[in-house]
Amino acid sequence: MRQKIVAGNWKMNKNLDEAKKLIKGIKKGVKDGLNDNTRVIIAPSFVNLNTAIKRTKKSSIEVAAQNMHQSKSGAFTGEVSADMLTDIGVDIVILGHSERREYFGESDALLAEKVDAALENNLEIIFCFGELLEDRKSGNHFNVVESQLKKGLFHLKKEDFSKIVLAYEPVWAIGTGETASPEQAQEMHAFVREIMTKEYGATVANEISILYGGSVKPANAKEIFSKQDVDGGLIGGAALKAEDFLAIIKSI
Ligand code: G2H
Repeated sequence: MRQKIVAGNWKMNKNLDEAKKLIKGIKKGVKDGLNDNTRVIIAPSFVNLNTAIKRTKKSSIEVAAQNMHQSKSGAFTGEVSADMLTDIGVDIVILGHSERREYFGESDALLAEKVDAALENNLEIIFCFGELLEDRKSGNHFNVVESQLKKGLFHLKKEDFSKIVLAYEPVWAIGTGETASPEQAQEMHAFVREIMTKEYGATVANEISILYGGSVKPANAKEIFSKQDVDGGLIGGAALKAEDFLAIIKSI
């Protein structure tokens, strides 16, 4: 059975004190346990990862990094390696977020390198992809998504996909308040499962979790999550308030 996942991508938000408070609030809400097969992940900034790891130790909350560098070590000022993450107990990394692609010029080829480096270090990957508004308007969204998956992931072996979670994030719906309709999300998720089936077979395609991301909030989460091929969400803005994040978790 596929895992259901709600992951909070905090982006560049929350100082140490705020991070502690948010973790406390989420912990309180999930302390009675989650449904079997549901995972809750939070992704604070690098500087708050250590604290997050320590403060979630006795809970079911998992901690992810928002990014990492593809090299093992070296003269890469300001960067963080996969090994540095695993060393402090981080097991998951988000790669390919559209903000990384857009503002930091991360290409599909670079992301393929990051994917390899993460897997070499036994990190689980939440791999993000999604089309721009102009791609959707021109009807090119399926091609764009297929190309991002091919270039970023399709060099991998079948077995590697047990360490990959996919996250469809249409760029036009990120932080804009505009959400893809549940039908648009379902349509793309079903398409992704179809191309995964063609490339890696039905078992891999059926077992991989595909999250939706882009302005998910308590008011729309239930409907989006009710779709057959939507296995949860990658939540930005609404993950910054414990009560909203908890309401989204309860919608799954
Ligand atoms: C998409 C999402 C989380 P938001 O980037 O990754 O952010 O929910 O604020 O649109």
